[in-house]
Amino acid sequence: MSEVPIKPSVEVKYTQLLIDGKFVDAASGKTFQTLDPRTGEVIANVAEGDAEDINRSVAAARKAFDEGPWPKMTAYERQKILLRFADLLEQHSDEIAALEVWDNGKPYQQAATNEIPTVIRLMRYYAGWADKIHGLTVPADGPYHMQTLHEPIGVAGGIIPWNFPLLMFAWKVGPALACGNTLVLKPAEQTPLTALVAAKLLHEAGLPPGVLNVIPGYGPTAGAALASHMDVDKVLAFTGSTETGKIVLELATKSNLKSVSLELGGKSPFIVCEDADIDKAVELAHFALFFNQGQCCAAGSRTFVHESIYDEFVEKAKQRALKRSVGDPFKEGIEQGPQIDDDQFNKILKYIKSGVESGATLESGGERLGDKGYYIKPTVFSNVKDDMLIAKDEIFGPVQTILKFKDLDEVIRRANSTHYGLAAGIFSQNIDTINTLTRALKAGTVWVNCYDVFDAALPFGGYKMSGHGRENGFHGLENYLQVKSVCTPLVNPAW
Ligand code: TXE
Repeated sequence: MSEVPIKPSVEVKYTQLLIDGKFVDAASGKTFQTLDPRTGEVIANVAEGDAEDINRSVAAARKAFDEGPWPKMTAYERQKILLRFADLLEQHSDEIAALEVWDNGKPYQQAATNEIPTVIRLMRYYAGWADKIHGLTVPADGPYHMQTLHEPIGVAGGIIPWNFPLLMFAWKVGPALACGNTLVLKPAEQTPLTALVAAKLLHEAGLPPGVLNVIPGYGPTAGAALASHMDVDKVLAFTGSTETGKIVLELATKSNLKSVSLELGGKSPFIVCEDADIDKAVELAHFALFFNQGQCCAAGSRTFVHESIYDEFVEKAKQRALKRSVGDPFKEGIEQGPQIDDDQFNKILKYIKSGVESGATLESGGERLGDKGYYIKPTVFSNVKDDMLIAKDEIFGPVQTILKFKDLDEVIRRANSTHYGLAAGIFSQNIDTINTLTRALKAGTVWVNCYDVFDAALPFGGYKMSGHGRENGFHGLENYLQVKSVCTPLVNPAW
């Protein structure tokens, strides 16, 4: 962009690793740069954790679990700390939103009015669970008292991506801490800043040292060390690409068979049926794809439109994309900021080129915007065929691909014909159509006449190669709990 970037109203305060309640340098002394996606310029140099730092932080988390007060505290005390943390997040939400935008490039409005409030809500939701986790008294066949105890697993690991940095922090930290676990978290190398601030606030809220450790660093070094650590107990929660998810699962299996929850990529269908109100469908399909610069695992990245309304839909989708306001994410009214980094920017431009080469019709966009930073013009392709790369791969950018379908059986078959299964969207007024599609689509979430509606209480996760397990809701707790069965004779023979 040719305009001078707006100066963020926040300072970077924390750039070190957080281990055992203290900010420290990496054992190697190394640092890496975190960049402003608006310009590619350096925001800060951040301590670069690697295997040695993962060892130090897992040891701190181990000690805090085995000897420290955390799992031994009453659930009510843990709950109060998590609630105080949510209050502190609320008090600091403007500066946290600004930091998130600076490091990530998402529109300020989106961070301030949607994401940070969602993080706060999520922390309160899981704080609410802390004192409601309990087992059962089980009716026994014989003269026994049988019960189950739900216990924290121990030291958990978390590896998170850059597209929703603080939200992904909350998805791991909220349920893990509510259940009484301790945690080592590795933020994405592109966006380490808000996790450090949030972790600092958690300590101000009363979190004992060692319970949450944050190690910024790269995937193949710090991330791999965490996934393969022998003293990370049985759970590693990973959000990222399907390719890296496979590596993480393998590392976990080859080390101590720790269980892994995976939230991976997607190529989610958004199906616009023939009875749809076209203007509303265009708007929702636009949002489903372009939200967060198209950098959403759940993005509605295959827009299937019934043939009877296809041409009108394409024309209106193009006009909507041309109207999308792209620019400095700190500027009011901006809908789309820059992509996260050079790698993602180039990957998206490559996919656009492949779309053109494979014969899809480029309706709008198709190139970078300006000559600085990672801005891409909102791009719409029509006449997209299922076997084109742009219809098969996760582009993770502002590129809408619009496909034509004739009938429901056909669109069900084509929508499901992918290795992914994270989400799906349906736009229709016909209840029979809606019922048929919601049951037939192989996806962890189906949004009907809405999209990207998340709730702290609603589980989220993937079918097929989009993941293992669920996050959010009470299913999110299951990742972080062991169930112990206890059996005692009613008349004790030892008496
Ligand atoms: O992802 P990675 P990248 C998809 C999206 C995107 C592509 C690549 O299609 O274009 O992935 O993005 C850590 N051992 N998604 O390269 O590699 C890494 O440091 C352990 C979808 O950013 O999956 C970061 O913390 N950890 C996704 C995290 O994994 C490793 C969100 C994610 O990085 C590692 C992001 C290793 N060997 C990208 N290598 C979603 N589901 O929302 C990397 N990491």
